[in-house]
Amino acid sequence: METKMFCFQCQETAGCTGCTVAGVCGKTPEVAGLQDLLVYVTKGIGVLTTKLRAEGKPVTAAVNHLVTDNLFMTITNANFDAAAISARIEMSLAVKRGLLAELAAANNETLSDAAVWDEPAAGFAAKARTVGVLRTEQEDIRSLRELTLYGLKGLAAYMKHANVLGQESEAVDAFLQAALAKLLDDSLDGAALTALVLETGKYGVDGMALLDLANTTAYGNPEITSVDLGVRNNPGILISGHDLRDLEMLLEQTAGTGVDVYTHGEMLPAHYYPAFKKYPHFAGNYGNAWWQQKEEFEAFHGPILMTTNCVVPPKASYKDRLFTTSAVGVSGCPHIDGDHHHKDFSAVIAMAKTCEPPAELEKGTLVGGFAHAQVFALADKVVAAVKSGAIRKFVVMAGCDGRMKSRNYYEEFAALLPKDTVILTAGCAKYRYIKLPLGDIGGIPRVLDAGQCNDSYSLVRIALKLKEVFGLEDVNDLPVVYNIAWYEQKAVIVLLALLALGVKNIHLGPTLPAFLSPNVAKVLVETFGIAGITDAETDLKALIG
Ligand code: FSO
Ligand code: SF4
Repeated sequence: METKMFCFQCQETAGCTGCTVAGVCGKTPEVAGLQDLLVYVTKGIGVLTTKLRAEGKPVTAAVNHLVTDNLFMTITNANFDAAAISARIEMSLAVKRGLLAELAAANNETLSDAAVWDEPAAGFAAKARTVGVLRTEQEDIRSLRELTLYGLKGLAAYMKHANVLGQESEAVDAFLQAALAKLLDDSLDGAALTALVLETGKYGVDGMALLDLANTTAYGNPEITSVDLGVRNNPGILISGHDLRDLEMLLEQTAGTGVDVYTHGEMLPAHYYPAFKKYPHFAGNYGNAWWQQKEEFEAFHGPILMTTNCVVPPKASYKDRLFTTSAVGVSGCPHIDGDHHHKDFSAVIAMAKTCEPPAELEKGTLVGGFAHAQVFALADKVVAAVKSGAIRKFVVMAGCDGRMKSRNYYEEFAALLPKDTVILTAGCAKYRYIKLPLGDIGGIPRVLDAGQCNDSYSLVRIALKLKEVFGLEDVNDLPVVYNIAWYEQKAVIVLLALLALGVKNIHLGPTLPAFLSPNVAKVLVETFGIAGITDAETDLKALIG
């Protein structure tokens, strides 16, 4: 039976098998088809740029950025705007024509359909039906291809964030595009694709390191910070997503206007950077993780700027206050164009001035800012606590949050952890426990928040530093256990990066990805000791003893 759509890229996929009628996220079959087609055309660009590089010809930054932006647009909860995705396909086809022209003289061999396919918008829907996930029939090959693709989507998101802050890596872009091309290559068997998965993880480490360099070069090293959770009396703008450059431009343009700026969701860690502390109108954090946005955006009263995922199709009560930018799109919501040099937020600021101040959701503060440099600064204290037995174990609980009830597990697990354990976190998963009164160990908070999911790299740096300090051969000999929550494709690249670094026995929940076929899951379990979760008490015994 032909399905209306097929997508199984995120943890909330319908029935833990695949969304076939409409996305649980709100994606329509039309948008799903267009995203499939955009990925297909982008793979075609990968074929062409890989050939160009093989001929010693350069690939421009504009083309590299087009590839990462295209993939970013297809990440879960980024873009629900069919017109914007269609426009993107048109733009990509034009780029493909240019690349084909560059190659033509030297290259007469047959290129894959994705590289040469070109059709006007009228033909998009028909083509989209032929290029989706299910076009790969053999389930293990499909699983490995999609696992790689989702890792590449996450990597593309991290590259985009690094690029807007002026950091580029030809090696990562070249790999990303070559890997996209390989996903069309029917001669690659399971072993070759498994190698590609692992190589994706290796480049994932490089991409995350580049982003860390970009963030810390632009904004300084995150430092211990107390973030206000309450509200002030001025009208406000709420900024969400992960793009720090968008935040910087917004803070500059709102200075002196009487409008405050609040963070939501994954933008919370922006408060930890020294560069943003100079803005007195950078008020605090409002609300929780992405999936609570419908209620929280309604209560905020002022305009909301979504810089990346996760956006949820909005309620009518605030739809006219929701602005999108970059890869984000929601049909009917205003989109702010521009690039990392300049975006004009005057419409957002003008609207804010006409709005009531936000309704108070909570009072108090939370403390974060434990990225690698800050933790290294505390190294003596941390090492002494481990040596004395005051800290028995570190529990890495990074990752994503989501709406499923089963995620209450993470709150329960955190609350049950013995008092001589410390949680290391990054990503929006933290909202499940960062406001719990978990206390501290000799002044070291029991939840150390390194930042966004992007900053999971910091946790790796911390683990490697501990390995060095304790003179261990293997990172798996550390008193560190991993209980990671995943939701979308950025978590996939974080997972592949951890595997590339040799981290074993990661627990992944609340469910294992639907895109892992039984055979691929078996390889991950046997090679890396990956396991699911059960219930908080059982897992506590298994992980902590
Ligand atoms: Fe969360 Fe969404 Fe950061 Fe994800 S806001 S769920 S892994 O997109 O990106 O942690
Ligand atoms: Fe379903 Fe997730 Fe795909 Fe949305 S992104 S259609 S919820 S699998």
